[in-house]
Amino acid sequence: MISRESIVGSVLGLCLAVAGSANAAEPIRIPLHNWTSQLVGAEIVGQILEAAGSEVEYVPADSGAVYEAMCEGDVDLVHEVWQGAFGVAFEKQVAKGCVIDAATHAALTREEWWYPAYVEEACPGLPDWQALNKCAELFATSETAPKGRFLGGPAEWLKGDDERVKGLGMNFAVINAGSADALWAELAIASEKNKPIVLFNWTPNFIEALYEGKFVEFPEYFEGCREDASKGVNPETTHDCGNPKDGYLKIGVWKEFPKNHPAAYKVVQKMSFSNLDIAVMSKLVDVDKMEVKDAAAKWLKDNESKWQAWLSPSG
Ligand code: TMO
Repeated sequence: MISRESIVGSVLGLCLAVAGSANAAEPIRIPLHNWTSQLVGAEIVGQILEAAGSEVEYVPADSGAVYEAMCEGDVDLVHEVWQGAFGVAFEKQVAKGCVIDAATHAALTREEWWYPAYVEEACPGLPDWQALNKCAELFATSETAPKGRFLGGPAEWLKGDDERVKGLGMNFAVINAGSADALWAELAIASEKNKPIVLFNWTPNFIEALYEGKFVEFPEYFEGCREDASKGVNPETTHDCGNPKDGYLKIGVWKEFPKNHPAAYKVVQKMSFSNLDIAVMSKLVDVDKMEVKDAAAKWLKDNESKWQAWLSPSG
């Protein structure tokens, strides 16, 4: 009996033989990560590239390790490179020459410790980080007492929170949530009871449409803060600063992408999501409870003139 795999294998082999060195026949591999705007945006970017004539394949991938994977050619395109989370990992591969900084979205981003507005009553002096530190015990749980509990995102978001707590000498313990949904679930419960909470959040995101709150103000971010211990308020440690406030959101591609997918590369270089685009992508799923595919279809329908311009040779 001929197995299905062997038929698929020989058909694939035939296709590859016919295509010869025309790598354009190979699908563009886009990773899927664990926050909502990225998942919706991956579908949107994929459909736009399909409209431009490419094939697309989605690969679930660790968002922290994806830059190394892209350097090795296992992933083609990361369309949501957040400076606060992934700037260091991304720029390292760009410096090596195996990843290209292909485009910068219009969106300006911030990723930071954040609290709902009612916390200010119990902790005067916020949003200053030193005021937060004085109130650390307010945020303590049995797991962290007497230290305050900071609820961080999944470890793969590479936030460097432990390093920051150490660098700034903070009286906090970092507890990493297992998922974005776990962050939002804890925020909902705490808000209902007016219970102090400080957790990782970012903008653009759907949270700002549902909750009042503020980012904690840490010592200003500066170039080298996360790489060079000698810089910053603590000369012994890295991460003695906040995250960038008007952080970039970029698109990175594998170095072979322009050669393998020249038409798609032209489109990618014109792509630009705004703050509203990113916020809407998350809201359609997290608030309106749409499926990712339906949310992507809605965004594409509502923004047709925008992305059609990215496809046009003159646009
Ligand atoms: C990368 N993220 C938006 C979750 O901070």
